[in-house]
Amino acid sequence: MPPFDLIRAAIERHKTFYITTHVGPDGDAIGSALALQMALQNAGKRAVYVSRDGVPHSSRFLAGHERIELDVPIGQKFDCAWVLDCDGTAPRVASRMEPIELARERILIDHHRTSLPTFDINWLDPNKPATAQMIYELLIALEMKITPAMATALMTGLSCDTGHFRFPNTTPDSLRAAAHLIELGADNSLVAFKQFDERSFSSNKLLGVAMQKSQSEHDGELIYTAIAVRDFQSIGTGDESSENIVNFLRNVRGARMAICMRERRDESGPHARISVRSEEGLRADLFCNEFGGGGHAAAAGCRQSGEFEMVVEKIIKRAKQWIDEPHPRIAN
Ligand SMILES: [Mn+2]
Repeated sequence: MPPFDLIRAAIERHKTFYITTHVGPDGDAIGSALALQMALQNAGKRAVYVSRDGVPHSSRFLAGHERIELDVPIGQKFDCAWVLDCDGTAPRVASRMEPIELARERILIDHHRTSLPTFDINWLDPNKPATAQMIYELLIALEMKITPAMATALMTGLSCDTGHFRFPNTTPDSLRAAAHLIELGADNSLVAFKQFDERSFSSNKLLGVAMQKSQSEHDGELIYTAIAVRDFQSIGTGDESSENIVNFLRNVRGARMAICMRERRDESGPHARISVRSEEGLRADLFCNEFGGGGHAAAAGCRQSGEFEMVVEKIIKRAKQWIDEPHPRIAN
């Protein structure tokens, strides 16, 4: 049973709330956090949502996104801290740890398989398709009003993590939640367009380069692309334009695993950002765990330091072995 009563008591007991999510937040992280923030504010509480990585374009249509903070003053204390759609560990959390550690009570709500119950109140359920599904169920259980703006935020979370209700994690419950959210005023078609179809002109051009450079390996079961800094420079864009490219690789007929690698050079030295999509049985999450990352069985990511050509070679060599190895099945 989800800890609804504990969460209800925490909301009643506390006045100030800190909310954050995972680094590089997606529509699920942002939609969940914005809906929760609005629910707490509508209940007369003070709630701050911090995301040091800002907000991607695909979520900038959501009401309240412009009030997401990059940080709070050093030493500022909150009664209660929430971490959503994230395991709550320092490398994964999109904020400094201090506001979380200083809080009198900490709540973790997540659907990632690798999360552990390390907070005061933990609601971890890897069978939920999205954290937004959990926030929706929480608001219903606590009889908190869901406004049209909150409904659109929650729909964004559901849409993001289910591929707008196309991925195998789409459940009857998520479709029922979606139907209810539309009744409550969610703008379903705007959400689908913003999350999956709209691209900037430069990200469209980058997609062209990435597809042109894509490689097929292992009898077409592995499709990958590697986007170098000079590719980004030739278009005059950055990594924010590489969103979703990996899904185009995954769509190739016969592909079982797709990898999109992007070269980055910044203060932390040369490294690569890596997105992986795979058949669920190929456990993209465990593949990325090997390289210090994580995610879901069919969609995961990681980061690797080092010169780009070396990283690409290392990742692809391992991926080719990975496709032929047995992997733990997902327990249900
Ligand atoms: Mn999620």
